[in-house]
Amino acid sequence: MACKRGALIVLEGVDKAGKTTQSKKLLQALQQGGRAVEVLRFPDRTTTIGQLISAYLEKKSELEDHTVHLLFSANRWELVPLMKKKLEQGTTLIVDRYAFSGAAFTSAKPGFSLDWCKKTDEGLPKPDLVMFLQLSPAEAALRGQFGEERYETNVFQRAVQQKFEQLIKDPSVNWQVIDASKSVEDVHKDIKTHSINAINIAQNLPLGELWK
Ligand code: Z5A
Repeated sequence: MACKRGALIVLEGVDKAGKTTQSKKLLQALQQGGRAVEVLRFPDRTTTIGQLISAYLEKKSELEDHTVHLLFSANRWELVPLMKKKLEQGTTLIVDRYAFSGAAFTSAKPGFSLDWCKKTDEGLPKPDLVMFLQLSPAEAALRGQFGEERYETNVFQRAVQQKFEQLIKDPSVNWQVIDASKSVEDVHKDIKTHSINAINIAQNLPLGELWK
């Protein structure tokens, strides 16, 4: 490797946990520190596959549940060559939702096992750090009403939270649970500290493969 690689940093959490707010703040802070860094978010609604997903989330189309799971997964795989290139070039990637959302959201539907849901993302670039922004349903409710999109209901979000709790127990992934009920600035401080640590460690390690 010609230069030290960038780190793959993922933010996960239930609706309104602050993933997007914190991704932007982390981007700014790392850029100000002189690091090469970019933000990605999944689903990436700009691609052809992402547009199918977006129409489904906006309830403009109906898709069979296995099919939409595979589309979410394909939407990550289509970005893998770009992600690998950026990481190899030394750019750190901050990713707003990743395979863990894929597994948690589909397995919260009736008839889906977590194992089946993880299979389609097996072998993706493995994050060096996954921060789970922990927020109770009561605290999330204080941040306003749910939107109009599919999945944005209390009952479904509780089921998703339980699936995330199962995923977090996996010691093969570097999980850090972040108390997302704190102020934006305090959450940012925690996230920045974990991220800088992960960047320093990742630069001397090869990129792993998720769930393999
Ligand atoms: N999905 C899936 O099913 N399968 C998959 O594989 C993937 C995703 C990748 C995509 O939604 C949907 O697709 C999502 C999962 C599913 N469905 N749901 N639910 P999206 O990515 O387009 O949107 P989102 O991820 O759901 O965004 P979000 O959860 O609504 O928001 P967030 O990014 O976590 O939070 P935020 O936008 O940063 O903040 C929300 C509000 O809280 C906002 O008003 C902030 O100003 C406020 N906020 C943020 N932090 C704080 C603190 N610390 N204190 C007080 N207020 C705060």
